[in-house]
Amino acid sequence: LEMGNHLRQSLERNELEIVYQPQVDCHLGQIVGVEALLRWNHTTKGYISPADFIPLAEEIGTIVEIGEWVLRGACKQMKAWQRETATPLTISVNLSVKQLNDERFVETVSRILAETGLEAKYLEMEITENVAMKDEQLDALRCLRLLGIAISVDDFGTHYSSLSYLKRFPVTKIKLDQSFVRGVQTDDKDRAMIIAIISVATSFQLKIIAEGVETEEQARFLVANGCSHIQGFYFFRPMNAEQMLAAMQESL
Ligand code: G
Ligand code: G
Ligand code: NA
Repeated sequence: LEMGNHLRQSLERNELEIVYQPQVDCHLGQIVGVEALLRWNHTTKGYISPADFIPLAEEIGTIVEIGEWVLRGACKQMKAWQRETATPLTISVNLSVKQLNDERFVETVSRILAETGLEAKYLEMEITENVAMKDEQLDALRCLRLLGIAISVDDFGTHYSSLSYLKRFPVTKIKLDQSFVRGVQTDDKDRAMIIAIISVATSFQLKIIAEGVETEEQARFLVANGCSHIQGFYFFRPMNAEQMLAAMQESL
């Protein structure tokens, strides 16, 4: 309860921060995108992971306000980077399914794009598989697609029946979950799973990116099997905006 009250005040107290993790195209040898990751710098508890406070934010409804704050901040930041670097990158922002329940959501997103001047084609939204998604939520995702925003399925392969998900949902990209990547050197089943998921992406004409890549062996295996877009500590850890600009300027 106390945590919930504190979370409600986190925005006005300036306790929320966004860090950025580069996404690399191994064929180009360049950064091609950036994921925005939320951090809560709690006054007494220190940094708290979104994995630990997003469920609470969803429960108490603050997720709508927090989600809007992250989206605006990330779009504004990407527009600023685009002014400073010649090659435009994409920005991925995580979305809670609960944000799609807000009937003004699509309108809010378009307003943020207009306000920040970021073109929709440079924005991607990441959403975790959820079979229980309602028709209205699917409609909201379709509207985002119509605006020109890309939709990526996060943690692909770890939740519900992924294939029927792809048939129903207006997605453009799959994010290969880090649990499979972790097993590249040790687990035949994880390797088989990765190959199967890459094949699914190809069949459905979807883009694919692997997350949680920590070693050269993992990166080599992914690239050799057709997944050249990679996000993970092997290349870059999440970093602040200033460090991100330096990484971009070095990469492009
Ligand atoms: O960065 P970290 O590994 O701590 O993130 C943990 C989880 O929190 C990840 O699954 C990530 O997708 C999710 N997450 C990070 N930032 C946001 C955000 O702004 N909104 C939502 N809904 N989830 C986020
Ligand atoms: O599921 P999602 O893509 O949102 O997860 C992103 C989270 O994964 C971030 O919190 C980020 O800090 C974390 N992450 C990113 N790269 C790596 C990695 O190489 N190894 C591990 N263990 N975590 C990573
Ligand atoms: Na994500």
